[in-house]
Amino acid sequence: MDALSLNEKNVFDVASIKQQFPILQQQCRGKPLIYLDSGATAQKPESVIEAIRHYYQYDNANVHRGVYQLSERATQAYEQVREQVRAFINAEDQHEIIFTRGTTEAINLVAHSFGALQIKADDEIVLSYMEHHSNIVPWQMLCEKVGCKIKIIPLHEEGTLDLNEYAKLLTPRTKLVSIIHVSNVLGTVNPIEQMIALAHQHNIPVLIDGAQAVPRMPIDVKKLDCDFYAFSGHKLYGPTSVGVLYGKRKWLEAMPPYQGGGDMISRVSFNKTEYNVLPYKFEAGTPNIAAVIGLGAAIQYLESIGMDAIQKHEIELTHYAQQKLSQIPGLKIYGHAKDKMGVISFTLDDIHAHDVGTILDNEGIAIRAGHHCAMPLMEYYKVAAMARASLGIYNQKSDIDALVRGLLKVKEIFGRYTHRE
Ligand code: C6P
Repeated sequence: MDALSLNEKNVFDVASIKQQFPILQQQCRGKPLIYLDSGATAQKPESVIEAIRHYYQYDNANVHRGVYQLSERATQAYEQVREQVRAFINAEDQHEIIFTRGTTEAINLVAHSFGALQIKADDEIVLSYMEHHSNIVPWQMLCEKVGCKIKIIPLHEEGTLDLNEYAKLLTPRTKLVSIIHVSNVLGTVNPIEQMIALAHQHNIPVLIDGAQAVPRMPIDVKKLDCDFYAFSGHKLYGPTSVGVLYGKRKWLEAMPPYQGGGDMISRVSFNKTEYNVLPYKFEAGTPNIAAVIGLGAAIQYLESIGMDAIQKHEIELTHYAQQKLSQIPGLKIYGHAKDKMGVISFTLDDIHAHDVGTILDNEGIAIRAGHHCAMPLMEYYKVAAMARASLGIYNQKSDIDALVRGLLKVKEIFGRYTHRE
């Protein structure tokens, strides 16, 4: 299969993957760095860093504008990544791939543009209780503007969506369902294929926030049949400030532009402006060309490992982490879905998550602590904050073992240490 990641025994070779990430070779606080915050942003392999450097050193020019060789090369490299992304998520054609600054901008684009096309006063948008703020606030802003309403799919305590209640929320007033694929707090993998099919029975389009899913599993937008799918480059081992909105062509053709400026027009006069064709209609101004090229390198890197192998690795490591962490007395894990991957959020006794994070940092272990941009979820579980370990392709069982040792140390420092049986 893929020489890079699987050794001759067909074992996912984390050690050789980790070697490809220069940043992971350093020490932090005098200890080898253990990075468990890939859900916030993933680290970048050498090939991504090199692709960006190469672009600036040899090809830098604006895209779609110049008549000279550098601009041709930059345009070709930029558009080639669009094709790479298309193939990566199995979209029908390249015109359905819009480059954005990230998941957040992709969702804002849909809220603004699809909102202007389809959503009026008293219409309803269905979200879930486990959404990231990026998939809540743009819809609230739309509600303020046009007077539509948000309906929320409730949760089961284990961190799964209540699908019976979901079915009841779909009415003739529903104009869009917008849901997270993999929760950045609970790790729950939502049954989106089933949820999309149900929404489509009512002719309701569906947007999927794939920020945490795309780095962890193969995505096939044709098979999912979603109307929109949003994700970020920086969680996909690529650069920040680039992301993707996939949209079915029939929607993107009908939707008005999101922003006005260069590249999104075919003709401008003071009397009337004609907009450019897809996908350029939604890419106003000079894009982040280097980041798009870096994203292409990231996709190439992940494909050389194989998304199936990555998915298997992440699921196995998540199970291992879940099992090890749950043995720590006083540690409560949030999210017990059968289908769970990539992130484990928890509280430890009555110790604030920030204290947990700070003490772990002293051990060279990087985790995230806080509300994880999912305040409604914190409210649901009645906690101010959680600590979260999130996994990447370079993590292994020994990282989890180090986390467990670090957490026992946190308990000791706070005088909460209890010997395990
Ligand atoms: N979650 C986390 O630590 P941007 O910032 O646009 O790249 O991604 C926003 C976003 C949207 N949806 C989900 C499910 C996400 O996880 C994120 C980013 C990070 O969980 C930073 S808050």
